[in-house]
Amino acid sequence: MLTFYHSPQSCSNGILLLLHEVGAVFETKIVDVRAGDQRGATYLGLNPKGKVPALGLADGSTLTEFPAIALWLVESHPQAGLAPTGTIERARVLEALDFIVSSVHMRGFTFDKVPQKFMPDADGQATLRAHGRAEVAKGLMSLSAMLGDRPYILGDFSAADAALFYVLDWAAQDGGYDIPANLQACLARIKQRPAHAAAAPLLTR
Ligand SMILES: N[C@@H](CCC(=O)N[C@@H](CS)C(=O)NCC(=O)O)C(=O)O
Repeated sequence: MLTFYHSPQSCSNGILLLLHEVGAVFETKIVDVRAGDQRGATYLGLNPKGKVPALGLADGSTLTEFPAIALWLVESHPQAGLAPTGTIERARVLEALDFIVSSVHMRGFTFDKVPQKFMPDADGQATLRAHGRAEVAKGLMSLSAMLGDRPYILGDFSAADAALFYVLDWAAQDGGYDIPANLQACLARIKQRPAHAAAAPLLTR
């Protein structure tokens, strides 16, 4: 049995969606990052990086980092049909996952949402927030170009769409971003999937 460490409304929403997409058997433990649970001794013992998502594996070890968890989930559940079929297909999934998580999330939303983690003063925080928002806006344009007129970011639904899901959901909830129509349609498509309905109770707090 897998143990999923999750904070509703955080980036771990994408892994929750994927756990349901692949039909994984798992239990969920809530680590409320707004309450600071990720800095508690118990959780740091499991994941010293103090971040969600994390996945406790059957051998007692813990897997961290969104792209690694996402790729492991699809490859360890081949019956779901989401595992990349070849070397270039695997590289494309990683390429999209890394862009969404490392650029759009970490260099965009993180600076927009929690600039106080990086800058002590109000002016510095405002500058960083503006930088983060510009990075998200730029990222949305890149993602829109990647998506084109395909239903999902790489054509068929893939692990990369689990990451696309949470950043698009954050952008939509923010209300201040100009989300291109094809990305809006993609988000709506993801929300129509049975896995989204299964994940719904734990997507929001
Ligand atoms: N590089 C990590 C980023 C994870 C991350 O930033 N998680 C946030 C929630 S969206 C978190 O746990 N924040 C708590 C904190 O930084 O204290 C990954 O890919 O999983």
